[in-house]
Amino acid sequence: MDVKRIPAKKGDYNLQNYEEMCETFSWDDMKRNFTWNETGKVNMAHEAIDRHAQDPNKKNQTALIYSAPNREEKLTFGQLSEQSNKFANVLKKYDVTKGDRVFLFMPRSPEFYVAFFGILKTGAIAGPLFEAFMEQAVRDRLQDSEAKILITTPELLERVPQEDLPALEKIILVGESDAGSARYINYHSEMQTASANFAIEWVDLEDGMLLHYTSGSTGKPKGVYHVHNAMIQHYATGEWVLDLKEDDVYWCTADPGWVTGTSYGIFAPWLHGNTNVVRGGRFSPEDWYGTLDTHNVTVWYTAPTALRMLVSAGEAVVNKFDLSSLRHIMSVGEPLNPEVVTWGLKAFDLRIHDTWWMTETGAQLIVNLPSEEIRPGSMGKPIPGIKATIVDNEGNEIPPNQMGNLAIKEGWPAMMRAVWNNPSKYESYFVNGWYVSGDSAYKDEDGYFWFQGRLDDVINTAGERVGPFEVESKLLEHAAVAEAGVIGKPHPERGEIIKAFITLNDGYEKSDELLEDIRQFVKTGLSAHAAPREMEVRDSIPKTRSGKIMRRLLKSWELGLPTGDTSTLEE
Ligand code: 6R9
Repeated sequence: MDVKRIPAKKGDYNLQNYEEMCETFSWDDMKRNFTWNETGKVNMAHEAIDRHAQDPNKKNQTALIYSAPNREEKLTFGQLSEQSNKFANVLKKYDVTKGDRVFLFMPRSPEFYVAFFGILKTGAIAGPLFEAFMEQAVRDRLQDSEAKILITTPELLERVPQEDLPALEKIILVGESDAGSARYINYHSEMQTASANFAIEWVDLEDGMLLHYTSGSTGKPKGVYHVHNAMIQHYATGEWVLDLKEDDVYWCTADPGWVTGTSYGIFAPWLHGNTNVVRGGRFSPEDWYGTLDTHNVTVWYTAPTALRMLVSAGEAVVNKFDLSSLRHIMSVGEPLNPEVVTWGLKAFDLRIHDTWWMTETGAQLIVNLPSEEIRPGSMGKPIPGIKATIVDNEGNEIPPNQMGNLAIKEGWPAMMRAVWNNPSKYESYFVNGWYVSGDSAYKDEDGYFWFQGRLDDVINTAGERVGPFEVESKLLEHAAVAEAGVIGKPHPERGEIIKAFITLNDGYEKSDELLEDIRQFVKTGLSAHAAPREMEVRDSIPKTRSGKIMRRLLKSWELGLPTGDTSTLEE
């Protein structure tokens, strides 16, 4: 096979001796970077924020550059430490203790980051929710986690089905509101009177830190549970993969409602004491190039859909900006097309480094390192300390160049430790000592991994993971819909779009208005990114004899592919 190769530029990278490190590195070596290595007691908020605030040379360094169309604000490590202390005191006042779940449902803002670290300082488990979630998505997550406190804004409050959430004791509102309820607390007035001193809750490495809900092909979203120990890998990958140096200005474009926005939008850069840019508002090419230019971003972590949109915006736009400070670019979340890598060489004079990992893995596992050759289209090679392979259905390793299930030897530092309330789901990820990802891939003779697709029905639209079951369930709640089957349909810019096949109940006639009404119903009930972009009314939806929707068959029909084994089809 003819594979293009882009050699590494010579440079002073943090990780130079990849091959040697793969032989010699052990995760225990990385622990020596942390002071808790002696005590065993730890808190991510201390390592990421307070430690720098206590260092006279770093205290006044800008930790957060927040920039949005209507607001610009900077916080130093000292300020972030003090304000998160205050917020921890607010939570303590309302009886938050170690292990409680405290959720955040709000747009990116300085208050989000203050509250996030305040939560961790109390030893509670933080649960960030994507701001675009609508009522059903919010309900599922807050019910399953039995969140005790929710931090949200008055604007988002109407999407919180309070009557269905008996465990929810208080709602902290960020922003002015005249809504009255014994449950409501005002963020700003509480912060004004709260003490700036807080005795941080020291926890064990294996104590809970974070719950990220994510989608599978069946059932409701699952709460992926992460512990403080993950910091070892966030730190390591911040050093090797993000290649962070003292003076770097770093920007990760992901929202903290998704795992990239916490592991790499919060933990990795701040564990390294870097200045971290957060951009609010919506994507536009001018806005994003402008952010890189204005803040002199040096290290940038983004996603293929955004990059593809920048490609289509054309050269005239990129040429308007001075991007000369940029020295390192990475991508994650979906397959990175080789053409985009080629475009990156031209537009930025830089390689774009693809990285692979998942909500469940907590941190990067397979990556392109700045010091290693890139083979466009490949996700790269495992980081030191990680053993990755391709397995068959029984969990046996298979030879190079054969497609199978991408698997990781279990036991890396940032690995999820549980699926909330769902031990059997957690167990199901592990076969024969391997964590089995559900991504199909192959490994070439030189150890580069090549992504091929999902082995289940999980949809990846613009880098966001959507479970077809959730969308189908929402569709079925619409009065007109009798049956629904939902698939991901390949799309040049967004990777996949959501296509729904439905049958109508008696008394309903197919019309553009009806279909638009159904689409809006999903959009306003679940979330915009989960709303089907295409819909097709059919006479029936193919099902197995046991009543399972055959999404694979719908997909084959849609793409004009052979339908394969249909022996379980109902009729
Ligand atoms: C971090 C994150 C995980 C799924 C994963 C895979 C897809 C992620 C990828 C990639 C091709 C890459 N994915 N990185 N596919 N190339 N470099 O995205 O987590 O939201 O849980 O999604 O995304 O299918 O299994 P998450």
